[in-house]
Amino acid sequence: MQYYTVVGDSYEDAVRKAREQYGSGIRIHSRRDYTTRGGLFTRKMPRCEIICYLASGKQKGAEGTSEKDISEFEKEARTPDPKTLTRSERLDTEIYRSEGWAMEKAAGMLDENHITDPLRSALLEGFPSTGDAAVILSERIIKAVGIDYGRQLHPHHFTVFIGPTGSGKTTTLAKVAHLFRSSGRSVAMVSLDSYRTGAYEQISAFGKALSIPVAMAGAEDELLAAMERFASIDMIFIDTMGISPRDKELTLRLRTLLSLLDRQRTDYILTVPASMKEEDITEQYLSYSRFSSPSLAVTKLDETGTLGNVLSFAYSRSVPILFFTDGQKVPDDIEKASGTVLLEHLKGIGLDMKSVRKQLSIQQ
Ligand SMILES: Nc1nc2c(ncn2[C@@H]2O[C@H](COP(=O)(O)OP(=O)(O)OP(=O)(O)O)[C@@H](O)[C@H]2O)c(=O)[nH]1
Ligand SMILES: [Mg+2]
Repeated sequence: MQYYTVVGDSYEDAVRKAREQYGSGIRIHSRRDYTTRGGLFTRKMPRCEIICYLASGKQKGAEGTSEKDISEFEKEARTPDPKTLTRSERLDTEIYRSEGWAMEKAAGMLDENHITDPLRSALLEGFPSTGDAAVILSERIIKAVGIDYGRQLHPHHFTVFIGPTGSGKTTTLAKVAHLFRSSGRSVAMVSLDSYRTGAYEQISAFGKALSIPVAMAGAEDELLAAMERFASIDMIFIDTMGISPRDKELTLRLRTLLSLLDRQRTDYILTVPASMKEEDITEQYLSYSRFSSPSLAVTKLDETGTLGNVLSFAYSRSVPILFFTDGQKVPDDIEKASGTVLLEHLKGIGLDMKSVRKQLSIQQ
């Protein structure tokens, strides 16, 4: 049996088109309602796609249309019943339904997660027409988005936190320092933020709560003194002030201070809230890219449902992800980035590990 797909603005429109094209012998197998994506100058539009077939012996022009027929079609479409088909018809239908749908489903998942080009196109390129869309997509996402396992295992002596104001630099720094100390390294924290009121008090409070030594370094001589003081410590975490990419003077001051660090022994971590727009992340990244090639700490995952902006940015600039944070609690609300954690934060794609974990903790 031959199946046809017809798309209309509404169900009635699709049925009308199908009847015009294939005649009144058409039978509706199933329907799917959706909206078009919309774009810069176009609105989202409702669409209805019907899959239909020709009832045997009823060719175009064989009979006229009647209101009774239309209502019969509608009834069928609302309650498609594969049981009424013969075995071979059912088989045809199943093949038809799986073919070409995987890619469409995958595209829907990417849109739901706000994943944009060029990552979107890369993930959909040559997408198989059959198979489990979520599984195929998971594998492709993990391959496309870089995770910085190297830095997780072998971090450098200095780790500098950079990023927009309020993005979570200081909080994440304290969490990361604690994480590395738990793996047996000695750690210290140095703040270069002599601008924001209360900045030193904030990092000192974290230092006190976590028993990590802290130094303040607003000028070059103070930074040199701190480096000398902590020379025998494995990892020194350096906090910076949030700067606007347009504040050239502050950027220059920060660069001057950071130029004292040995480049070969320094990692940079750009903290970006998961909800931040891709253009804004790119602007921040570019303002620091002259003197650093950072990895990402994606913060405030608990405040947003989508990770697409950050992933689209990470892919287009080849910036690997190092950490995810999902809450204000120091030092607990942090996870090292991994494929599983990444998928966990994507809607409808990954394993629902969060609810599995929740269930396990309830049972314990
Ligand atoms: N919900 C949530 N809040 C967070 C997270 N990380 C940090 N915050 C909060 O975000 C606010 C700003 O965090 P900070 O660590 O001070 O950010 P910052 O980038 O150092 O800010 P400046 O130094 O002012 O540029 C604080 O209230 C934090 O508790 C997170 O993962 N989730
Ligand atoms: Mg800060």
